[in-house]
Amino acid sequence: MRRVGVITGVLALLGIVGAGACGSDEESPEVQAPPVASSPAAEATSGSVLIELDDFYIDPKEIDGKAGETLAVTAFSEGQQTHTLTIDALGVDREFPPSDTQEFSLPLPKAGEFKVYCRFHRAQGMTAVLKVSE
Ligand SMILES: [Cu+2]
Repeated sequence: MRRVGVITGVLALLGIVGAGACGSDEESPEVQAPPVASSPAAEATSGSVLIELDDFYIDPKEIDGKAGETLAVTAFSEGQQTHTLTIDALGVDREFPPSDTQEFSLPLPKAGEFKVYCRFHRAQGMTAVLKVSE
């Protein structure tokens, strides 16, 4: 009686092992696109702003920043005219043909209010103000 018991036990054990070996139900992992890594800021940009140049306005009219920051600026031109994004106090003067988009870093070394405008259409209202707080 004892023996049978042992044998049964061994068989049972083998059965379990066998089942374990055969029944590898590992699902092939689905191929997933790696998550889009949000690129770590290569430089110390602390804010970003989107600026639209159009016939004939600059949007937004007010751009905010903090002294010591570097703004990541994306500026794009709509409309039919060539426009500029000009900030004399910060040495910015970029020309945008129609449909042009430019990305650039804008360091804000000092606090103050700086005029932003288009050299060609300042009189038509293409102005904005960059407010840099302490
Ligand atoms: Cu313009």
